[in-house]
This record gives sequence, structure tokens and C-alpha cells, in this order.
Amino acid sequence: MTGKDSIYATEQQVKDFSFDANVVEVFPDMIQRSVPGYATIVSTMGKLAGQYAQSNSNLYDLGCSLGAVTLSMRRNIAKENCEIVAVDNSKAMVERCKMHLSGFKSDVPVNVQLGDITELDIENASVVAMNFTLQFIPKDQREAVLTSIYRGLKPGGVLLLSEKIKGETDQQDNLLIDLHHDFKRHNGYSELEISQKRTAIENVMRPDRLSTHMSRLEKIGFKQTQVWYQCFNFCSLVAIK
Ligand code: GEK
Repeated sequence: MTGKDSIYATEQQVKDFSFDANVVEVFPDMIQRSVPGYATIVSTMGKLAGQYAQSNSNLYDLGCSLGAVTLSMRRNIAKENCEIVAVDNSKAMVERCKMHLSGFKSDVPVNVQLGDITELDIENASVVAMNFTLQFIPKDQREAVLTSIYRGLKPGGVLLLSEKIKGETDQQDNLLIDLHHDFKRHNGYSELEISQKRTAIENVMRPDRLSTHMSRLEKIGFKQTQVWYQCFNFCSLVAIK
């Protein structure tokens, strides 16, 4: 059973954030209270996966955590002979994800793997989902990861990419950050929790600007990219091959 996120509720020597067993325990609560529209994003990614899934292909959930997107995709796939490959490089997440998925019945096979997406071969893919994962990949490796996804996608296949983004100017960025912090306050996080989490995450998660995402995707070959969701500094897009 998972619980309420109180990881940064007490004053502490803040270490870099990692997806360890403590985070796994509270992850659903943490992500739901921290990412505006998380439930909408996950369910819509499932709908999009259902729409773009092709028969005899793979669907990937990269940085799957506890498998929320995998479950949502699995509910919506109506094509024959599809397999979902769910990958995460946190052992604690992968173990819990396997347990969690086994609680739901489905005809669509899921292969949950412990692995680093910077080293993964993407093959025969109709859908590749990255729900708030690219932001944790070192900036100088992001283009290579996206290029490998592009190559592994079938024609007509899609990348479903959600990211926390940086505002285009410092002023715009501060505006988005303030709105996001208000959202967290509204969801019960204290000033101390907000500020300690910010310290913990700043060396680990480095958001790009939306314009950086768009131009990089275009350079790689995605000619049709549509932002379908944005609230504050969180956005989600579909890029079609
Ligand atoms: C959800 N998609 O609930 N290789 C594999 N996994 C990685 C890597 C890497 N190089 N780097 C980070 N991760 C999920 C939420 S959380 C987002 C995704 C967040 C994994 C990491 O272990 C974690 O589980 C996930 O990416 C990011 O829809 O917590 O903000």
C-alpha cells in the first residue's frame, strides 16, 4: 500500500532526489499532488495510444514508475498482437510496478524491464510514451534518446511526450514557477516541503524550454508535433512520424 508524501515535511540536510524505496511508497500521492492534471494526462495518453496503436507492434512506456501509463494504454489497445514494453532504471519502481500490474487482468502482454532508456533498443514501435521522464535524462543525451525513438517508430507511429518545461524568458519562468508552487500549497504541501523538494530536485531534473523541445523534435524528423495539454509549467505533446 502506498501512503501520503511527507518526505520533505521535516527540516533536513537535503540530498539529491532519487527514485528509491521511500519515494516508491508515496509516489502516487506525490505525483498527483505535484503535477497539475496528472490524471487527465495519463488517461489521455491511454486514449492516444489506443488511437495510434498498430497491429503487430510494440508500445513503450519509458520511465514507467509504477506503470500508470502502461495501465492506461493497456485499457485502450484494441489492435491485435500488441505488446507493451515498460522500462525504468529504478529497481524499487520496477519491482512495485510488476506487483501493481499483476493485480489487473488484460489480454495485452506487458514486459516490465529494469533498464536505462539511454541504452534501450526501440523496435517496431507504434507508440512511445515518455510521461515526465526525458527531463531526468542528461541534457546532452536527450537528442540521442529521441533519435533512437524516432528510428524505432513505424511510419505513422507517435511519441507521446510529457515534460515539465522552463519558461521562455526568466520572467515567464518565474510566473510559471509561482503558479506551480501555489498549486502545491493548495494541495497541502508546506513552504518547507516546497523549498526542500526544489533543492533536492534541481540537480536531477533539468527542464528544457518548449521551444527547445519543438525544434529538437523537428530536427530529428518529427514534422507534426502538437501540444495537446499545458497547465503552468507542465505540458504534453504528440509527435507523429
Ligand atoms: C508516470 N511515467 O507515473 N532510464 C529509465 N528510467 C529512468 C531514467 C533512465 N535513464 N531516468 C529516470 N528514470 C511515470 C512518471 S517519473 C516522473 C515518471 C517524476 C525514471 C525514474 O526512475 C522514474 O521512475 C521516472 O523515470 C520518472 O506516468 O517523478 O517526475
